[in-house]
Amino acid sequence: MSYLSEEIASQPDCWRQAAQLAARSGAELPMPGERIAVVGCGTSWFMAAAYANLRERAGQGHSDAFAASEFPTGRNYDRLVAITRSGTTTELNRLLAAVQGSLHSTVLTASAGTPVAALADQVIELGFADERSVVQTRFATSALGVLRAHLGTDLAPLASAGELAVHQQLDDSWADAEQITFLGAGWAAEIAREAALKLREAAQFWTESYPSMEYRHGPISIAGPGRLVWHFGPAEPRLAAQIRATGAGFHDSAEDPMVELILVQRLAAVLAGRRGLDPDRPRQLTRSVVLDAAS
Ligand code: F1P
Repeated sequence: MSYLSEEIASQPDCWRQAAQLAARSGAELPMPGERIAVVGCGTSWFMAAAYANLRERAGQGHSDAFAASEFPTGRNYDRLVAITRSGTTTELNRLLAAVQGSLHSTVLTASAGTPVAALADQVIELGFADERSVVQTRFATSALGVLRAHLGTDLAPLASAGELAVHQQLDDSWADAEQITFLGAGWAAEIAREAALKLREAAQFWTESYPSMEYRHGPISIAGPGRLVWHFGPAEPRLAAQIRATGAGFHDSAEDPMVELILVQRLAAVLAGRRGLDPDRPRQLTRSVVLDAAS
């Protein structure tokens, strides 16, 4: 069994630990009314964006999200929240170094014994969710889980639903699809981006991802027989009908998108296996991107 598969299956347990960590660390996380920016790279960026979307919609205050390399200088924030499994990602650590002393920063990381710890004002360590696979699954959802729990979401039912998602039979048609496009609205659009990245990273599989209502604005031209459109959350009925009319397979679900993501992670492991790939050591990827000084 790959580390990836073991780590996918351990997410419900990790989410329970995330809920406990959120309860212990509440005072260190953004308070209602704070104006915040949330940053990360790759998977961590998508988790940052999902949290920012959820926080602002929950009425807790202005919440922007950026890829760490695209952080706009010159805007006023009360706090920078950074998400990084490794604690060694160059773009993120450069940003934290640049704002040190002028912008309060809080980092969520799997390892506090890494350079990021010295760069951030506060460190929230999720050691229980660290991973051996290069491809991230449980750290990402656990970091989002801590932040969701801090926003008031009860993670216990999500962990129970996650147990079912770990064991439920995957539809054969999913792995047979030639191409998959993931859609979602609001924070689910960020989970859709993460789902698409997972299949690219682990299985070199062709995926795309869009906010639901953007799909008609061009990307629907990719849909057709033999391809699949996967919608996180229930799709608007006319959109669903229009997608079905293309001949593409269509899947949507009322399940919480973070729980539903487990099915896509498992699909990534299945597709990697079918293609003879090692999902723990994907081509051209490393645990983190560490750039030299000239980059
Ligand atoms: C961020 C990241 C991963 C990606 C790859 C390279 O890492 O971009 O999302 O899958 O492994 O690193 P981190 O900053 O969360 O450690």
